[in-house]
Amino acid sequence: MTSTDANTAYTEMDAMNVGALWRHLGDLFPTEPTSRAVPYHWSYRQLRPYMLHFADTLSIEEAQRRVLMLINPGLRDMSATVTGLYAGIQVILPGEQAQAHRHSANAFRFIIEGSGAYTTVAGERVHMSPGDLLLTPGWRWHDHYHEGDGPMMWLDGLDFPLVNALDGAFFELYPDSAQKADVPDDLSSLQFIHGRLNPSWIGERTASSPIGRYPWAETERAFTAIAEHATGSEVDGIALEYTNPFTGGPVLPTMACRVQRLVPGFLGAARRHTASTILHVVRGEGTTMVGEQAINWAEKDVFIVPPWATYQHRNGSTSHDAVLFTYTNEPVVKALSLYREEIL
Ligand code: 1HN
Repeated sequence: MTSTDANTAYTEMDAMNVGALWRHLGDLFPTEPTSRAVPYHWSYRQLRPYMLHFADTLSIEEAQRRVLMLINPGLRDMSATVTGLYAGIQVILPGEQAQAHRHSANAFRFIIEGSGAYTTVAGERVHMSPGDLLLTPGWRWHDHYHEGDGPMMWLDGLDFPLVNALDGAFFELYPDSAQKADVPDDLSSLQFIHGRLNPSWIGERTASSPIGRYPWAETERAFTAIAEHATGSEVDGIALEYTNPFTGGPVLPTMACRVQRLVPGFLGAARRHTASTILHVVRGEGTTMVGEQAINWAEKDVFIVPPWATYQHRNGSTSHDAVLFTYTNEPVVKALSLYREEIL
């Protein structure tokens, strides 16, 4: 120590990588969460031409995955879409194959347009149609192949911002470009299709759902069956959660996936909670107030709600439903006892 002057002491301590807590208490212990993530909206109509441009000009071999990342302006340094979560839009053309790899991050795909593609996940071919949810739990080999016509596009959801924040990232390329399918196509979805009858011979009760694909036809059937009998939640309308049949809980240990139907004219109650949310518009149009900001969404768009931001959904149509697919890091926040929620 060279001086008794406080500023000199701070400078000297800083060079020693020592800080004075009393100068940072307010930032380190805010009275409530102050997310760097900002409310944000990506218009599919604006993104689509860029996806098609790179589909035309960038080979899948060069890209490995041809994906446009949706990056929150407040989280650019970690390529996150909202705190702990990532969203991207992937495009694959007929005849293309995205090579097999695996990573510790959990992933899923929600299919937006096209048909005739499949992904092979740990030896099972899982076919894709619009509205299907396909799971790729962490560390499962996966490659994508497109045998249909026209471009195929989907939303990729991953938890890699959380995995990276915890220094838990591993990644590996498969020795060949594609896996061989070693079980019947779509086996896992067929085995669990009933939803309440689980195959008793599957001994291992995994934390991630064993189901490769949650088909849109099943989702639509559930909405139709419920339509006249329930009004759902005052906040979210008819909101359904995709579940792990072994636990009844979220499909992935870090991410819960849901789909919600907002009836014509629906105006939800305002709410805030400490989980992060990413939303994708399956159909319809409307407005979600996120804090003071009005997000006007249309079909296939993606938007986010930061942790602890107040939000409220409105279906903009008085004659048509709106359907939103959503995912959240709520399972992580709850597991750590950090979940708080307020309905306003
Ligand atoms: C990934 O493996 C895929 O397998 C998509 O399709 C998006 C974004 C970041 C890291 C890995 C895929 C990804 C990704």
